[in-house]
Amino acid sequence: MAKKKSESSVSTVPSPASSRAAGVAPSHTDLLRQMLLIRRFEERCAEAYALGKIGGFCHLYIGQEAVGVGAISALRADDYVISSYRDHGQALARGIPPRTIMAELFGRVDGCSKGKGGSMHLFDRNINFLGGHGIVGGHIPLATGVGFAIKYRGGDQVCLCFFGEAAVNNGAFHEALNMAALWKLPVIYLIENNRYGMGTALERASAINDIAERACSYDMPNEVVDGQDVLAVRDAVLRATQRARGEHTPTLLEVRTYRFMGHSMSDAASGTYRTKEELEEYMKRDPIIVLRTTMEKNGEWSDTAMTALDEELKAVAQDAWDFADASAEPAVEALTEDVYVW
Ligand SMILES: Cc1ncc(C[n+]2csc(CCOP(=O)(O)OP(=O)(O)O)c2C)c(N)n1
Ligand SMILES: [Mg+2]
Repeated sequence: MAKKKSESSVSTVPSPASSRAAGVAPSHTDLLRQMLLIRRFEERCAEAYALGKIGGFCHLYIGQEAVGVGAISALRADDYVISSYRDHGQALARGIPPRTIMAELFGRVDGCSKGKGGSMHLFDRNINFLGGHGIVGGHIPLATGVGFAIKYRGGDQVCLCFFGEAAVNNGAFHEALNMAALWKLPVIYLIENNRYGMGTALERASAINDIAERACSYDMPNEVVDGQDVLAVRDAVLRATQRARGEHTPTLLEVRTYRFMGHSMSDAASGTYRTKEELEEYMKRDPIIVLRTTMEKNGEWSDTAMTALDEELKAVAQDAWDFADASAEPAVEALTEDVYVW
């Protein structure tokens, strides 16, 4: 128990950012659509990787969709999002078009990082999506810096920072959270606790298992959240945004989730570090099934409509693939463009 609980494209996919700008709360169908888009998009990523169309590292988000979708749905269009290497789902939820993401994964010029960043470096500064970072925990101080910039300029935006549970054992995590609490910066630090850092279980790497308790060192509001329930994630992040905008108070959220795939494409199966039974048990709480159950109770579910939605999103993923495949590779001269020289 944590000490201090919170006070308390085919452009058939509508941009989440545009509906937020209009102040419209997403419907359950909107949230389902975004989670299903991520699922169908990433299934094609796995296929493209196996065919050699995607090179380098590739970490899938399948199983964790409710975290990115629920959290980002609580933000305004002018807020900031920053993430780790497991960033496809969050980039889609924030509104980077599927075509642009797939082209980046294929290493093509139409990608959001001009084909030179790849899977771990999705960026779009027009919608304040600040990456995509490959170094575990390396972006947590950057989020604190964004929070400082917001406060310094007198803004009321927030910075939402996603990272895995293994990153809390990194020194940068402690320095960044201490400074954010001391200076009262509007940052939401969101731990995606999927129980494993590569093949190492949380219990083998952390001295405490309820990692939200780490916030107590900084007297920071914190919450443990069911990461398979998109509505619970959205509500927790909404509460955190209120604290951040009003009092410039940071929050640490421990969002408990599970990845259904391997750590990356080099460990695509369930792995030797967890049992098949464990995986099957967690898969019973697939975030898409959890939301479907709520929608069925509310009379919002129709098999026909959902089959049509699924077909539509499979077509969006196929369109993204075709677009990426047709896009050119960067020219050799592009190697030295957009590179900082010290
Ligand atoms: C500083 C640093 N150390 C080690 C690695 C290698 N590495 C890549 S992912 C990873 C596991 C991180 O696990 P977690 O933070 O729980 O995130 P998840 O992959 O589960 O989303 C490690 C150790 C790295 N990228 N950066
Ligand atoms: Mg993890």
